[in-house]
Amino acid sequence: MKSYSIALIPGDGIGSDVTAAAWTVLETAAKHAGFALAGTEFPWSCKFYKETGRMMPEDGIETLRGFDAILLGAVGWPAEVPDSVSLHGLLLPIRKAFVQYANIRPHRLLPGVTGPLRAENFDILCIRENTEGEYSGAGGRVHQGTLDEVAVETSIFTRAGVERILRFGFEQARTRRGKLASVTKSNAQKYSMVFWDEITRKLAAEYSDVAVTSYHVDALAARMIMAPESLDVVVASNLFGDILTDIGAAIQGGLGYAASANINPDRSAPSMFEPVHGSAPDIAHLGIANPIATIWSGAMMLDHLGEKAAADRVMKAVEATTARGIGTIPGKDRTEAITAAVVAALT
Ligand code: GGG
Repeated sequence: MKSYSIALIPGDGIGSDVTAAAWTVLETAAKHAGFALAGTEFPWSCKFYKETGRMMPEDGIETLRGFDAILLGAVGWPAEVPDSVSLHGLLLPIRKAFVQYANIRPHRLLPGVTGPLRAENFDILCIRENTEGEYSGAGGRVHQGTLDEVAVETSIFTRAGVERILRFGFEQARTRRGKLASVTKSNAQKYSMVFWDEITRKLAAEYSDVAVTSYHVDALAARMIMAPESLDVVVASNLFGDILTDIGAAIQGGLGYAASANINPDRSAPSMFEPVHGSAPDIAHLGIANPIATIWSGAMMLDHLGEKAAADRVMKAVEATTARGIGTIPGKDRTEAITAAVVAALT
């Protein structure tokens, strides 16, 4: 029987609640489809940091490299570890080391889920550049703690990095409704974002079958709320993509439904799948976290592994569950009940 090795990193807070739920669903789906998932769990988290001084061991990246994929829950426990430490110690190094340059985030309403907008028929695929830009980590502080203190943080945009993410967006648009929104703020940021716009125009000539529009990020943010049906594929830099996809999560009913995939398109290293949401310390281990975003991310993982039929089946089961009103009202259904309903819908 075909078997895929999956590294499981539940992380912090509700990360372990939702990862366990998603894993139950994914294992069931695999069984039905006739393949196996072999999970290996890693305790890398803020708790691990408190115990060892690191978010993951020194050889963590090399340990993960041998897996077919990574399923991650959530990272962050700000009461004990600054978010800047936990993010730069686990999530960002994995995205960068494994060249997971495309962070894909689908935004649409699941049946039975009510969003805050009148619009119901939107289907947006946000693609966030995931390895450079504003998250490059290039910078420093001098004269710390004095009145002369200076903090510098440089965004890095490379031709290779911008071209590959835009190309990925164009390719995705080709498989969907043929529309691409390229997002910058090139009136204000006259070097990096003008550069991004130029590369968009250059590629547009190559992809003449895709209708491309360049937007400023503020206008695109408004459009996601005022006219989300007008959008198909959206490509944005690391930080802009992060912010826009929280709007995407909001219009699809909340972070409990926002899935994501950190993809290495060349398959030279494992890709990583995670819900968009964080660790939600206020509801950690109360059994009320919505696992749907993680289950959906897991379906994206199955699809990436080449198990499209199983991925589709998981999504159909999720949709059948929400269509019955299960998992559609925050706090109403327990994590276990939502998971059981999805598992039941799989059979
Ligand atoms: N589910 C992963 C997680 O914990 N995300 C929270 C977060 O703050 N991520 C940072 C980012 O994606 O920019």
